[in-house]
Amino acid sequence: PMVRIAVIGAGLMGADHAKIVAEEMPGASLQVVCDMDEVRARKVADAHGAADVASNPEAVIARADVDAVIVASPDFTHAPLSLACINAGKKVLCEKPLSPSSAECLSVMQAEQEVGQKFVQLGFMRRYDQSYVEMKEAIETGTLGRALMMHNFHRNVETPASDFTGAMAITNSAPHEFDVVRHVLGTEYAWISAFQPKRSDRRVAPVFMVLETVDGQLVNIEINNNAAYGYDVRAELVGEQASISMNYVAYTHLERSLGVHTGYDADWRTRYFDAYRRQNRAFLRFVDTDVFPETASSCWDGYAAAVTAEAGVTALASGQKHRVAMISKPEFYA
Ligand code: ISE
Repeated sequence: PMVRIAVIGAGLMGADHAKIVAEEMPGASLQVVCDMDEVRARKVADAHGAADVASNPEAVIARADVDAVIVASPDFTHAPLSLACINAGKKVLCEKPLSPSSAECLSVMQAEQEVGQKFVQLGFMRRYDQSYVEMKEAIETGTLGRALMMHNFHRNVETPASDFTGAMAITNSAPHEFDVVRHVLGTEYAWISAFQPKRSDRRVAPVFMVLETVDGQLVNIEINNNAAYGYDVRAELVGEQASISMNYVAYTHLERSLGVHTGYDADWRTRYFDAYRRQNRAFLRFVDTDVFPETASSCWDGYAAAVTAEAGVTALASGQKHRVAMISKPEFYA
């Protein structure tokens, strides 16, 4: 039987997930598209042939004709809706972050542990991007020797909303790096510091962070939400024996007028096209088999990203290096 999926949130990411469910997840069907704005829900539902539309997410999660849920509504709704899915006994692929608050992440972890089963897969899709997969392999096969440092750049053309802040660069954008770097290195962070250069205008300036892992490795992350020229993510992992860098991803380059031109993606949906599809198919297997995908982010990983972000926000405000203080990992997430 088909796995009937509800997509909650019909914004940029909700629309993308609805499309992936409808066209590229064999074994899944798009049952409901839910959005506070029913007109917006209807548009996405019609574009991808959903069976129904709705505007109340809790009611959608409870429906008997919904087997699994994808949450792509605003950040502050992620944890409450994940909790509703756990209580309804339905698997959920929840967009990142699990919550901007680590305390709220703990309450979702608590709920999963009480039920004694994992229900929440987090949408940290970079774990499924082939460049990070190969970096992780380079460590695991011993090719790199001991990993020493990882350099990361994360640039967007411009901030999505005019009220985007430096703190949001840390709580909304940087969690991708926080998650994928600790996944690749297989460690946790101990300290974080954060700095911002001055811009000439009122736009959010880049945030530059330095993290130290508990194993004594260094990680730097530049988040530039107003890079102007394109969506550009780079990383280099430096080991004692070798170094591995992400390649620029492009199918063509154009040669004309005594020059070479290669285009940038406008945003993450194209750069991570394959990663989203791998991630969503892994979610479908999770729904089918009850086995949590080996590569995916769990609530524990969501908690780790949230604690790191909170420490980063404090570090940025104080100008001081700040401890990343996590609870010890519950056996349940081992
Ligand atoms: C956004 O929320 C994302 O998830 C994108 O992947 C990221 O590039 C962007 O900076 C974030 O704000």
